[in-house]
Amino acid sequence: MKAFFFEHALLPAGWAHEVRIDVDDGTIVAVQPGSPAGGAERIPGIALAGLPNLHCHAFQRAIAGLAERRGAADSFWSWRAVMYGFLAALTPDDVEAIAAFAYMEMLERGFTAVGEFHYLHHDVDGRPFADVGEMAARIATAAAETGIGLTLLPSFYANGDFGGVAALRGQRRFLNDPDGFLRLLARTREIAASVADAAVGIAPHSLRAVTPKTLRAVVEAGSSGPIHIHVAEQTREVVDCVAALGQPPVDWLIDNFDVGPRWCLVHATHMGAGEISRVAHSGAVAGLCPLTEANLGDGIFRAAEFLAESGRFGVGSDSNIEIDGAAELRQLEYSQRLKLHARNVLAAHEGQSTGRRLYEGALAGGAQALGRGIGSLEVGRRADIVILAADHPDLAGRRDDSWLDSYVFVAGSKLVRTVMVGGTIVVSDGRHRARAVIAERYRKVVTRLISK
Ligand code: NGQ
Ligand code: ZN
Repeated sequence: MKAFFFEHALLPAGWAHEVRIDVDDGTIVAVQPGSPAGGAERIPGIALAGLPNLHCHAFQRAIAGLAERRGAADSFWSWRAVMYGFLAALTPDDVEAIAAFAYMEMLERGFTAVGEFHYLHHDVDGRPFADVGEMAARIATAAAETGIGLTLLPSFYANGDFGGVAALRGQRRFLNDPDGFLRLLARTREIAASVADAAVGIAPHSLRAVTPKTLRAVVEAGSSGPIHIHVAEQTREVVDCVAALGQPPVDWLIDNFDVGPRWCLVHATHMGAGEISRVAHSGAVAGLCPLTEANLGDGIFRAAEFLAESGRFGVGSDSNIEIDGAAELRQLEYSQRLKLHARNVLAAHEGQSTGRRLYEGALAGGAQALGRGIGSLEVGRRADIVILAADHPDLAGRRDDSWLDSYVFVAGSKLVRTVMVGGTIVVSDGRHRARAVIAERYRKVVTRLISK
């Protein structure tokens, strides 16, 4: 049993002060606002449930910034070629070192859980490792080393494009047939069982990487847990999907699968009005990655319309071009402002704080998409808590919701002072407890990989 005492905390019912939270085995067992500290450990600042990061490809952190020089015809697809060139040589040790660094940064910047959409399964020559779960195990080790909450989403990847076309050479490390994928999924479940409170879902990569038949096989096999899929991120994908399947991707998915609360539709950037409302009413989560979507030139998610229909959303750091929970929320709102020439677009009603609306929306949607009991400071949830520095000059004179507005729009992650996951403090004074070791190992690994 542990007990913590917070000066301020955002609870499901709203702001509370002098809050004692009791934790047993990582889970919140009591929340008492207006309570004396007693023997509880006092943690100064503003306590928030940690943000879930619902979409991540950890290894991509190592090439952040290396595809920002103009080429002949830059696009999402040319970026992907750079990314494939980098991943071709990665060893399990490399992946573990890079993932640990990315997860450590997440913890220092407001995220307490990650959904690893994991597709780098095989050895450099495309052959499975002796343990098909070798790479998944490295992700699990990196998560355990940093303390971040983990949802492992092994990706099913079989084809290079619509129509069942063969995969590219650069995709050979990703590939499985449905039977191979089921073996990987079973092994991933064993691996995840060794990490505190980890969850496992499935991630058919995209409609480009599967056929209707193999998609059905893996969705039926993944009988429980979240189902994540990249969808409608690029306009070319929408055009190709109409040509191959006769419908745009989101309509096709909803007509052919029981898309509901277990599903996370990653990006869902290019949807028609009908698709927006169908996703909203399905209860699925839109997995938005605003910084990556901006970096890759994907387009702008139609968030105002989606939220007006009570659509659920969460945020992900995807390519890890920048790891920062508050910055994802800010970019989400700013993209709407730039498009619609308006302000406070995503707040639901007059008087509502945009920061609070975005933060609470992403907590709920992120927790749902990651299939774990997180995202809220209440009994029965994990004690995953981010504590902001209330004495920072950017928060001077602010209180309650305006703390959140200033966190999201002004100060960002430099306010993050203390972070606990499952009741264990992993970040103090803004620094992860293993920063020196993890950062040095990362620096060595990336220097070697990039100078190759
Ligand atoms: C990925 N990333 O799997 O890492 C993809 C690129 C693809 C994003 N879609 C590869 N942002 O979609 O084919
Ligand atoms: Zn992705």
